[in-house]
Amino acid sequence: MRRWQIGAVAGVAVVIVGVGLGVASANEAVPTVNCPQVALKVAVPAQQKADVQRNLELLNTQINEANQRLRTTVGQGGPNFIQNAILGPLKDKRFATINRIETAIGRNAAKPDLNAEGLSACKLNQGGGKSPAQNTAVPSAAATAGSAATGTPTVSCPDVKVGAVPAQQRADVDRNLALLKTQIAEADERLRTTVGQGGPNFIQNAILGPLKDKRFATINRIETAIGRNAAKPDLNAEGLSACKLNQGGGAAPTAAPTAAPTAAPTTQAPAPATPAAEGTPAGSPVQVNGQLSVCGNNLCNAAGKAIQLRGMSSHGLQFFPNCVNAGSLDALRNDWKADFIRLSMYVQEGGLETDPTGFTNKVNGLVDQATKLGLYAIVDFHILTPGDPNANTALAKTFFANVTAKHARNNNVLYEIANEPNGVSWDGIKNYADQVIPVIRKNSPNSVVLVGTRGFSSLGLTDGADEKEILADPVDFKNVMYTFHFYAASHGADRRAVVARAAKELPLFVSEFGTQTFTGDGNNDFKSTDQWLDLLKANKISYGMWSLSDGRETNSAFRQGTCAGTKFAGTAVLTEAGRYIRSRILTGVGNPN
Ligand code: IDC
Repeated sequence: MRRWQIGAVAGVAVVIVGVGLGVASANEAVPTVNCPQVALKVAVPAQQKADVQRNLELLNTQINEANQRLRTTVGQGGPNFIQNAILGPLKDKRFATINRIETAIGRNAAKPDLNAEGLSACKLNQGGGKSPAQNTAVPSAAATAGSAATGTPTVSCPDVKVGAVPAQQRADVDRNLALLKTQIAEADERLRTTVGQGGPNFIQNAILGPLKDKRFATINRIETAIGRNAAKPDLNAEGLSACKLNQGGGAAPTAAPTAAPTAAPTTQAPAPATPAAEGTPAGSPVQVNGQLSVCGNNLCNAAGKAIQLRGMSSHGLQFFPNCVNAGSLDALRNDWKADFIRLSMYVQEGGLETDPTGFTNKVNGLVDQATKLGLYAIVDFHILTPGDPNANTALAKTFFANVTAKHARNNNVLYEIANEPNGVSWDGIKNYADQVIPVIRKNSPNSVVLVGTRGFSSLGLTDGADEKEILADPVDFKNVMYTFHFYAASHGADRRAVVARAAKELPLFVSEFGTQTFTGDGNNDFKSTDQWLDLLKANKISYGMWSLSDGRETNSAFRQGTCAGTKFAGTAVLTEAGRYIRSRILTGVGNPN
């Protein structure tokens, strides 16, 4: 079980410490912390390097912060002050960080055991002195395989220069520019991990050739994207797709800027609204149902009929950036016959807070793609850690102001303002909702808004509360639904009973559920999932499954490697969980085979 979940369920202890009064006298040595090295003796997959790097650096930040606290609290507290107020919290933070490193690597390779338990505790250098720093070098696959990294060739690709990009196409173009970089990183990684493999033409046939094809397609997609709203440019795909080898190795030149060169929408002036989709595909969920609203305790279509929407949640858009695209959404709509995609935009963990413009553009672009297909889109402000949404109110206001401005004329967007509040009271959640919903309503007065509930969207159950606290003090806006999340292998009959009861009094929306435990991993429990989905069907409660991704965890609907390709339809690309949910949506009966 992961630490963040234990902490969250049990309630995270907050250590409040006063500002240090004592200042060390010049000759009195202030102790410093002495933490063991976290040694990465495993290959870090290229896709996870940035994440692992960030967490390694965080270990040093934590050490520096602890030293700072040691300096500013000299003489404070009782005999156990340092242990309780500094070393203890440091241990917890390190434990969580080391766990995150394991999880990141585990997304694309075997999950390593880095000994988080053994390496999280730090000692004191009683006499002061320099703390040993954490080594932040991320070992490459070749280095860990024991082969000398020097001399491994790298690819050298020509720059792709893009001129003006129409605002509507920015997200798409940015995504493809970033993809050019990913392709280079992946080719370099393959060069490292295949040293000595194959015959004389191996590198050409197995690495440079496929890279050329991918670049060609990507550059073409950029031309096509720009051509949707402006004159189609000729970027010289043929000339720029082939790459050479830096025989002696060395850093590959960066292929392209990752951001399209036009001004990104600023937080002050939201992008102009995209015109409402004309020609929503006939028979599509949006064409059939139109603008949704909440009627009584149900979701209703434009004709006032209570309906149930069935769909999928993405995984973190930052974790699986290639899994939600025109191809996968087309499969979702036309092959699975699903009704919606939930766009899980994490706020922390490498999400929105690290690049507000980039993630806002990304979400806007994906909403546009869903719109073209006639799918509903749920814009999920995926807070998780910290669990109190009030910690992110300012970011939320800016984000929703932008996204609603861009899609003010759409009839297919639902806004989920807080994924899974935790460690916060219903009062706290309501306070946040009262500030964010008016921002949404300003541009998008009729959209349905989903409000996360206490205890990881458990209607409070995880915290020992239940739906009654919401009934006693509901959110005072129209067209609001409350979210409930379940993970079928963790949550069973007792929670189903509460949902059955609450559904009679509150409009509920299951914006996320899993067929496994709440870790998102482990064995699927399809029997329990059947019972849950039958209950939701009986009560016309909409649902979306976690997750449209191709990672190692059992929640991934696509098999590993699928998102790097272009084929998303059919069952061959699906995992057990993927086949189950596709079948359930398509036929009404889940089937993992
Ligand atoms: C999990 C992901 C996992 C990731 C973790 C933290 O599957 O790869 O490391 O989040 O970011 C939720 C959350 C959802 C969780 C999911 C499974 O909304 O973010 O995803 N889950 O643990 N609530 C209950 C379960």
